[in-house]
Amino acid sequence: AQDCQVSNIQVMQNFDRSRYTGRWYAVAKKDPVGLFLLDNVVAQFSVDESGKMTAAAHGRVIILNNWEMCANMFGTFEDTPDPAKFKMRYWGAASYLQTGNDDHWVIDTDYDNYAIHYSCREVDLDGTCLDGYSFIFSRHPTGLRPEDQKIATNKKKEICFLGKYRRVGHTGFCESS
Ligand code: AZE
Repeated sequence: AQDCQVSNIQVMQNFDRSRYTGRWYAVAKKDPVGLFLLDNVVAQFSVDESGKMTAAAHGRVIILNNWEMCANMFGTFEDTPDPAKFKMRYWGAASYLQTGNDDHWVIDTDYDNYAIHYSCREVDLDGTCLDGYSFIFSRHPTGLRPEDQKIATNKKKEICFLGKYRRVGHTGFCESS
């Protein structure tokens, strides 16, 4: 069931955004082309009074002339007909950080322990993903439980990113801000 067609990627069934709220620690990531969050990535999802999903995230970045900093980012999510597929508009607290409008798909989650996120920025002519990124999130800063690691490996395979992830360290770099 893996032809690597972006349009065939299975996402979370009956995604419940309210159960998804709260803090998620990135434990692994697959990078896109260009500048990206390096490590210490933590995301906080919320649902506002109108039911819209929003998020704040931070992570260590190196910008301009090797300037290392903590990027404080915000995102708002536009709903689509699929409850697990969103369009995420994002921006930084500082103007020199990145802005964008990316797909934001929840591939799988149990809400209490793990979540697999996927975003394809550019679909190739053959329908596969040419440029994309993905986060494996955990509710626990210490990482995924062994039983969830198995699920994550299977999902990485399904989204055709297996072998392209690096672990995301948490050193406390962004904890003061
Ligand atoms: C995500 C979780 C939900 C909120 C946001 C996320 C993505 C943020 C980026 C930030 C990039 C910043 C850079 C700065 C120089 C998916 C982690 C906003 C992609 C590269």
